[in-house]
Amino acid sequence: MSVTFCNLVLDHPVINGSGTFDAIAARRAFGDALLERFPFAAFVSKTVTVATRQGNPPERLWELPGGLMNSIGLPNKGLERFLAEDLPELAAMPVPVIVNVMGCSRGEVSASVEAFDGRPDVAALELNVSCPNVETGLVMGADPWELSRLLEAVRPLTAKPLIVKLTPNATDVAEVARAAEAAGASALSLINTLRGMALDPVSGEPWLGGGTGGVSGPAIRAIALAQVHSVARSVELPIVGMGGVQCGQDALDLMRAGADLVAVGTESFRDPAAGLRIAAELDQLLANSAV
Ligand code: RRO
Repeated sequence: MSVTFCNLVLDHPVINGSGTFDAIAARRAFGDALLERFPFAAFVSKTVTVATRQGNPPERLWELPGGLMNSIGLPNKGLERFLAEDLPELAAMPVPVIVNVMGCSRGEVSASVEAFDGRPDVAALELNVSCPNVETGLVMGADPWELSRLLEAVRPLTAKPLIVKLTPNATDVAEVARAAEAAGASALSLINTLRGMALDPVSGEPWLGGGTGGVSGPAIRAIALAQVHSVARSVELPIVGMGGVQCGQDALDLMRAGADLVAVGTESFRDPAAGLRIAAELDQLLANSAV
């Protein structure tokens, strides 16, 4: 099931969604067994910002009948410590490393892209564009103009593949996708989580510390399918499809809608080996459908 994606040769088409699998913690928990049976064909890091961030106050999670809602708020150790402490550990994984970066200004994203450009152990960068630009107030990935300006700033800074992770919280995701393609994106990934809210049943106040949260899991699978289908018909770029994938059939559906790779997110919290299982199920389904 080997696939080539942005010049990366991968063993199979299943990777992880950013922030849904902590490979460093998994290595501590499972030891070398993790390296022998790594669940994904490439590893996408959690989001890195230039400055250290504590993340949102609790509560950070709310379980839904068909998924999960999170308001994590990008806690991370910041660019310098990620480069010094985490990247060497991630580089020891048996698959290519894709680093997910986010910034709230073009300058901040540029600083991260420049810093990772010099690191041969980084195979590609994924730009998380769900953050509002502090200068304009517009969510970079929800506005075609904003996204074009961002890509025009960062594209010249690296020859590495730039995967733009689109937000589903946009008026027309296909229009944003076309803007990303025109401004030099190498690939697109979608969907990120959909904005939602839960109320504390006693106080009636928002349950999540961040007020609203991102809905993921099977509840959003049909939305992911529709958005991947729409984007795939609007651009020529390779696509990483994700949203509620729990089994090989879900992965196959996203590929039939136009995805080249499929990412697993929420399902990995239930089953850390889900990536390998889904890849094997997908392999079986593709073999059957080829007959
Ligand atoms: O950290 C988060 O709360 C978070 C991020 Br950066 C994201 O891109 N998507 C999400 O559901 N949560």
